Amino acid sequence: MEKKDISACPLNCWDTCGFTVTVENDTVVKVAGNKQHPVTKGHICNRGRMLEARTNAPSRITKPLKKNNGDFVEISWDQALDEIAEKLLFTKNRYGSTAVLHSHDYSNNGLLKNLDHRFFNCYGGVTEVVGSLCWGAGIEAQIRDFGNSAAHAPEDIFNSKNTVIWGRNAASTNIHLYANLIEAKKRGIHVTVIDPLYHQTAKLADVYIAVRPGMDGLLAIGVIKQLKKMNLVDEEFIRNHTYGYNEFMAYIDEIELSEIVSQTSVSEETINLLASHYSSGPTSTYLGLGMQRYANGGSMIRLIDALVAISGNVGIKGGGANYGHLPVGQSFDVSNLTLSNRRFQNRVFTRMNQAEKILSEQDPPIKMAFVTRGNPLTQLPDTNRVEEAFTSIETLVVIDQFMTDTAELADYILPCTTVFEEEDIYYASMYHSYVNYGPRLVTPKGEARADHWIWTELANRLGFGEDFAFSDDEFLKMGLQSLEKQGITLEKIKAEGFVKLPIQDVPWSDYQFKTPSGKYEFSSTKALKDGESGKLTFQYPLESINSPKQTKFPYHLLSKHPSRSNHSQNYHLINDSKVVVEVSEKIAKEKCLSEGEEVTIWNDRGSITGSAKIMKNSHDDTINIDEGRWKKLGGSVNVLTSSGESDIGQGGIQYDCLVNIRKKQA
Ligand SMILES: Nc1nc2c(c(=O)[nH]1)N[C@H]1C(S)=C(S)[C@@H](COP(=O)(O)OP(=O)(O)OC[C@H]3O[C@@H](n4cnc5c(=O)[nH]c(N)nc54)[C@H](O)[C@@H]3O)O[C@H]1N2
Ligand SMILES: Nc1nc2c(c(=O)[nH]1)N[C@H]1C(S)=C(S)[C@@H](COP(=O)(O)OP(=O)(O)OC[C@H]3O[C@@H](n4cnc5c(=O)[nH]c(N)nc54)[C@H](O)[C@@H]3O)O[C@H]1N2
Ligand code: SF4
Ligand SMILES: [Mo]
Repeated sequence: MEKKDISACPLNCWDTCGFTVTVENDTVVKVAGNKQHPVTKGHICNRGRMLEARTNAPSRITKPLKKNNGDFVEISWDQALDEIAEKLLFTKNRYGSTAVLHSHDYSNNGLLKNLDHRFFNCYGGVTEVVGSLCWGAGIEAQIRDFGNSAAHAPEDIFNSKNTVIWGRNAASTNIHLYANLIEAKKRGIHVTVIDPLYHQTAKLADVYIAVRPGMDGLLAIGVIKQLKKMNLVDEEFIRNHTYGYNEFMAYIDEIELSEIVSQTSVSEETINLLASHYSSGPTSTYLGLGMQRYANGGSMIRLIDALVAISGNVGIKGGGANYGHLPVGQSFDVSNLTLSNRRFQNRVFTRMNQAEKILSEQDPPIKMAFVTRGNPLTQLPDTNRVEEAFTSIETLVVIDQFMTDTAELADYILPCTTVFEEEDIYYASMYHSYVNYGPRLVTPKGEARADHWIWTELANRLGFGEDFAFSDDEFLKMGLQSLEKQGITLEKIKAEGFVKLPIQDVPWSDYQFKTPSGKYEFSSTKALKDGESGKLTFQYPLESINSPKQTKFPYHLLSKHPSRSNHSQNYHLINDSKVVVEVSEKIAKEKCLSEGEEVTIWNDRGSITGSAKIMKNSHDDTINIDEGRWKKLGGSVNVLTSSGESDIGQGGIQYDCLVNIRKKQA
């Protein structure tokens, strides 16, 4: 018997779609969009639809596995959990609990997924990873400027006269923004795209600007200079609601426009055009995340924020510097789930430097590691070093659904359920303000178990089972404590399937900024309190046209998100094992490369081989290899990327990367 139910996409994505899922004989047969969902409106992407394949795939791991003399053998849950619990006890007694590393990312947006932290805190506190591979620099930038990172409601774009898509590949990563852009164009809203890559989103633009990677901050300064020259700054907003403006303007006065033109590869005429769009608003700006994965990533976002503010586009309908949407996550009481007060000790590695730390830290050394909700062997920068580090760990436990690069290295693999086999509520602090419900729709495949079942079982064996003696509903209610007081109860979310959180549709419309001064801050007093200058200046990326590396490695390597996969989660299911190296027309000419030809890209961290694809209109010195590919499917672009950290916010700098390219040697 066929049955249709609502569900939700759990993937780490801007859109957080509502689903309608068809189930037949206890099997998911189809995933479609829920037409009732006010933002996602029945329209979903292939990554969402492929959650059916992820659930039913024959290659899924459905039994606990243990490595024996290099090969995996199936074992029972009891054996796996008993042995892992014993090793946890032994490690804690012998070396202290911080000899255990919990390495995780955010591949599933479920509220209950936070219970891994509860487990490690109740165990006594382990070595945790902090910082972000994803958006860290930009988030800290917006916290410094506004006091928080908050986006306008998706439909507010239709109040804009102009919109600027600044480094966000919406056609592929944020499909409902892309759908809105198509509609916006029909309504006569002017669309500008600023991106080194001429991708599908760029093709939609009225004006496309191929900026040099890592130079957007300078471009923003150029536009601000022209606004000032033409007397088009919003004097009233600046006078009443900002802090540090004069100092910032004195700083940018020193920078010559000719210098900006040569460094950004953007003409004076185009800079003036941007100035005219920003001053004839409302103009909305949608910032992407790729753009801040640079050593100067924080200053990039801060300077674009400054442009939005100076041109009078903050706090108004149809305006905004839309980046993250933290008020969503801030609505939940996640700390009720994680119990950080139970932690006796802890140590932190940043996500980027965890490989180095695993290899070097001796007090105590990392003896045991758990990987949850992540695939560090593919997704972390400088993958060769990451492989060395994770190989060196005595006991590696990986909780996953598939035999990823990371799982291959594990001593134990614990198979977890997919979204349709477990109950949770899902939200993302990225684009819209809805929380969605996903019920358990089918019986888990084989012996797969929900992550928090695994934590509960381990907790029982380690003597703190009472901290996990709660039902799913009880845990969910802990996370919803504050929202329940405002009438957004678990019952309501379950009954309605999706509920809008009480979050402003136009942030900062009251001009009550959450910064220490209560104003929009060009000069950050939060940073000053933290012992930094907080001044807003342009910084260069680490690896760019001015860096010494440039002579050996003259090209910028970007590694944008793949359109057909959510990071590393789909390549193996779409049988894609061909590395595609997108090169600009200029590079193809310089190196005499033809379409489809085998090429090798290399730098001092590693090399990768793939087939060349020539990109029209993109920035002249730019190469792109999409991220997320497993080693056995051609290799991760991260063998080339740097494990450095952004200027602020402990962010990754994967796009701050110079390489060279040659024809593959026969
Ligand atoms: N299909 C798909 N969608 C996804 C994901 C996925 O893996 N696949 N992942 C999700 C996640 S976790 C995230 S964080 C988001 C990210 O969403 P996006 O921010 O849209 O995606 P990215 O690929 O990180 O980078 C976006 C763009 O930044 C551009 N860029 C790089 N450097 C610069 C620069 O210096 N200046 C400018 N102006 N642009 C630059 C790249 O060319 C790219 O087009 O996407 C989410 N959606
Ligand atoms: N070069 C380069 N590197 C990048 C980026 C880039 O743009 N360029 N983008 C970065 C960004 S924005 C991000 S967000 C990260 C993402 O990095 P990750 O989050 O590590 O990447 P994913 O491939 O999404 O997934 C991780 C694993 O989680 C597993 N998984 C899925 N659901 C569950 C679950 O419910 N429980 C458990 N235990 N496991 C589950 C999946 O099977 C998958 O193997 O990558 C970063 N790395
Ligand atoms: S991956 Fe993103 S766009 Fe695709 S279905 Fe999921 S939430 Fe929607
Ligand atoms: Mo991300």
